[in-house]
Amino acid sequence: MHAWPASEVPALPGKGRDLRIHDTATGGRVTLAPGPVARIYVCGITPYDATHMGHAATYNAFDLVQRVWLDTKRQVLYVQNVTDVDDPLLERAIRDGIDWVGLAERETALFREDMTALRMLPPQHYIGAVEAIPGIVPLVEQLRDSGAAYELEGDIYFSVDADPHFGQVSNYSAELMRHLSAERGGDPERPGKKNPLDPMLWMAAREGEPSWDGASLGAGRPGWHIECVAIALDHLGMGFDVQGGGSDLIFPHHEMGASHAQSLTGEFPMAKAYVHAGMVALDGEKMSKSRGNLVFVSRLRRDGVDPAAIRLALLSHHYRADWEWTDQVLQDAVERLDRWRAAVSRPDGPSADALVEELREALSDDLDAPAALAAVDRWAELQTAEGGTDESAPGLVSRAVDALLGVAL
Ligand code: 5CA
Ligand code: ZN
Repeated sequence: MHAWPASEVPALPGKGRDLRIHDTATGGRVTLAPGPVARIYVCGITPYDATHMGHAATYNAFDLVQRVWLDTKRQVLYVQNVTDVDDPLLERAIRDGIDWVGLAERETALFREDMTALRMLPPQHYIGAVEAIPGIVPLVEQLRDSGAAYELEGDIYFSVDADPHFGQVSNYSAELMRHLSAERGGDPERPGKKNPLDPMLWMAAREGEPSWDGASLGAGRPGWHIECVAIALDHLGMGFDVQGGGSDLIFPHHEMGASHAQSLTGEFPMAKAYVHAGMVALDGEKMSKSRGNLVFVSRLRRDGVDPAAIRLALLSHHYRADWEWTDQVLQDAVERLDRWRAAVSRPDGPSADALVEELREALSDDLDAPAALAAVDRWAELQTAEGGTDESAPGLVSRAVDALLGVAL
């Protein structure tokens, strides 16, 4: 699949700092020291509805990861998937009486537009589940042939007990795992499974549903977790720097993905850091396509909201926090954007050299975007109150805010 166009990232004077980030698997901070090319996999959308503020907040977090790395003069190899065949997508297409392929294409196109408007850096490899199927089939065959997977009425299940590290990404209790498995696409109640938590790797063709040639697996379609593992291993290999997503992907998705990869390669963990963004809520409930309590990026854009203000609204919360989207959050961001734009539109101002270092320090410290915004606020206040004589300062602030926060002033 094609991704979306990249907005340019201005180079800043000096050099950024290595990223220290919270890793779900170890429960602590890790300092990432990638080689010249940092590698990141971020789970993409299931394209059955438009991009909402929760998605945007999560993609914003991983955009910041890349901006910190780029500022250290590294290159970034970024991979993202599109879950363009899965139960919720097929169910929505049936509900609306439309073709599932058309639905996925339409919503993926809208996602690209939203990401472009928000100045999110595009992945180098943007891969759909459907196009990944030829790479998924041999992995499932390998898991089955090595005894890490088994057949149940034509479907192939992964055996979580085959992985000695199972549980070490989420560190959740067995009880919580079972509860979340039922809630998030698993089938713990199905009779005949070796372990109720075992996830499907390959689902045999069902009447009226799309299916693909699965070689020795028979016709069918891939499970969700193996999709991301196949794409990540194909384009990044084992031991990449960050696997990212919202906190609702910790279990089962990222736990199972790490287990699949462990059973395939003998290595653990697949990613050096498992990084998860908090959940954005609306009216007290997690914003979700299935609940329908949504604020869409595209809707705000159509209403004339500046995408830079949307981005500032996202940045005003720490990525790990759960937070609530309100009109006030957006209003505050619109006002902040106005203040910043007024401040950088003057021909000179107070020196911004220290501000650049403050931004670097804040973002390299577990992506502390609210601290970064506060630092820019202070410079803008000083500019308004006292001004300054540094003619390079307004331009440097604009470039730093663009490069490190993705906001065009
Ligand atoms: N296609 C899978 C990942 S392989 C999937 O979870 N798709 S999704 O469309 O449901 O979600 C896309 C990303 O947005 C995921 O990282 C998910 O964790 C995140 N996300 C979904 N809802 C919210 C929310 N309310 N707040 C924050 N992030 C969210
Ligand atoms: Zn994924």
